[in-house]
Amino acid sequence: MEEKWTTEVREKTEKHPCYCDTAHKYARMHIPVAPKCNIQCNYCNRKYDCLNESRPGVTSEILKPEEALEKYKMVKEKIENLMVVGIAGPGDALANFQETKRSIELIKEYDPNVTFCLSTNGLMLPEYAEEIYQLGITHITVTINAIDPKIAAKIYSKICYEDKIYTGEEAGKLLIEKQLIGLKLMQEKGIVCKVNMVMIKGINENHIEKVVKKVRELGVYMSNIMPLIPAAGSKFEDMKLVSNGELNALRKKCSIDLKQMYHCRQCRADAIGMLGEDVSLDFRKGGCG
Ligand code: CLF
Ligand code: SF4
Repeated sequence: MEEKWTTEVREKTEKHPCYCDTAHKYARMHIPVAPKCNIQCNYCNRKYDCLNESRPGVTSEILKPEEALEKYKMVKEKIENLMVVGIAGPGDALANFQETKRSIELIKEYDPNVTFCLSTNGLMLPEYAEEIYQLGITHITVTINAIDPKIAAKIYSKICYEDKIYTGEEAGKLLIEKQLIGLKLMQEKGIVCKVNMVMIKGINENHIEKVVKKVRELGVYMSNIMPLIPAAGSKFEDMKLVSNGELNALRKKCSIDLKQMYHCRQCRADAIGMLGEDVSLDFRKGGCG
């Protein structure tokens, strides 16, 4: 990794199962403390709960910060190789900033060595950049599906920003602006960024390469192109899906510009364990979905 990251951040990246493809022996734990969202993606249906990282996933419970700490203590006792605590929904980590912040403060006080990771749509990233840095969050994922407002208008049906609702290209423009400023600020603060992109047939499949080139300019560490998994009841419910061949061909093409993630599991907002070997059911209060 380049010099813009401190030795500590580089070491954390090497032990982060999402950022490093040889770190699969380490576990991550998502704490589902962020129920609200400030935008509406057409592939997401919050009635079913959805995951910030573009899988319309589920969580069996929403935790308060104090409950997240208790769960962390319990999980840490059982999973020795637990390295990362992530907040990935079921809404947006930054649309629930007070809960996100408090959870991190509590867990950090209990275990100062943990790596904190957030996933967000990026709308509030510029506003919270300094606090994110002060909290000691070292890894941020921003989901950016387009950098062209016309394309973004087909993916997001509305955005709520400072008590105003934006739609269409105006919404797309605002979101893209915030996402790109946010990435620049993260870069300046030495926070490692990953950009997730949902590959949507007929909408952004030919545009993603451009997004990758743009975020590379902003110092992003890697990108993660994921296939659309439309939530039942969402606007994109009947959208044609991309094949594995199409997905991997695009990842390969983009790998010329930026490191690509090939091992994403499109996890739930309450996932716990090593990637692909979740043990969260053992820890859930009642388990569902
Ligand atoms: Fe969670 Fe996301 Fe952090 Fe990883 S997941 S907040 S960066 S700790 Fe990882 Fe899961 Fe893929 Fe996300 S496999 S969906 S990329
Ligand atoms: Fe759903 Fe995440 Fe999109 Fe919000 S940002 S609408 S939680 S997929």
